[in-house]
Amino acid sequence: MHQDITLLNNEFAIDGQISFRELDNGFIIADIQNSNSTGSIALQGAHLLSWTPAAEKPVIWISGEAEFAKGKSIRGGIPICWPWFGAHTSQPSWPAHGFARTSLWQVSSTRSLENGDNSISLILNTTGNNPMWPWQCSCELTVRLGSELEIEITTTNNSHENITISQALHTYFAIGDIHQTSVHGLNGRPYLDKPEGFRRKQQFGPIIFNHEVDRVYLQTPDECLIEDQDTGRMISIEKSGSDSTIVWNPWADRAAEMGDLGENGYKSMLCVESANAAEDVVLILPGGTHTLAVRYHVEMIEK
Ligand code: TA6
Repeated sequence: MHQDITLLNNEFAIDGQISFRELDNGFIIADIQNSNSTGSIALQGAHLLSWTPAAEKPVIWISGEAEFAKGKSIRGGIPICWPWFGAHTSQPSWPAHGFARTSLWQVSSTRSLENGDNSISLILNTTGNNPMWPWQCSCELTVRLGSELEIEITTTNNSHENITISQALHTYFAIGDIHQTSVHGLNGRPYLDKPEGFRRKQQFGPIIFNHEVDRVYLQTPDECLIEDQDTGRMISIEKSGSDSTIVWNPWADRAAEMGDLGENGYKSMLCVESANAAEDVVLILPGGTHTLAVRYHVEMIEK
């Protein structure tokens, strides 16, 4: 159990690029800085907290009210929803979005890469003794931080039975103003509209935001773009191993109910989540694997 901060730094720190620190409450965070970007990742949940490319504003949003407490999900960053997304299909009392995001992950590797980027890999092994997940599996997350952010999450079924997972990289993007933000690339796609009981609808044109939006888009293997007119930038979201995309902004009332989104926090965040959700769940045979991968990059909107 690499929870000893000295052991962690001895084994995985990279001088001037990757180091580990411990908060007063024992929370451990990896800080990453290189010529192309800065970022940070909490070991609890392998939860990316920040990513800022050089000469850019932060791309990932974190709530000013986020709590860093053991066993509690963090509002913002990139929560890992695994081994199920949303409410559990048969056990509604089990934690929404699974247990990976509140579990302690182990660092498995850190690297300096040829172009100045860094990568860090973390792993969560399930033993089969958890009544919520009675199978032996491993879930490995590899994050590459540079002028782009690449994330891969790979599930390996180490049990002797078939398993079915649903999952999402529940990414909170930092935007200038939700009223001047739109999402492109999902035109014509079907979606399940959560505020209307997951009624199936179809998207026409770009997604704009003037009320709560909480939608599971289906048949969405392609790149989508967040257009942020306020900051004048586009955030590109490319992916593989995922055919569903969740788009979520809670808007004012839901945000107020949640309590940890901060005053008006909903105006400066937008979740676009690359997932295997709804009809896009993944069957993994014994010994099999599944990888969901994303690549985020930022470019200025051409005037
Ligand atoms: O991904 C959208 C969603 O499922 C919303 O319905 C909302 O519940 C959000 O996730 C946040 O969930 P959390 O459990 O992190 O509060």
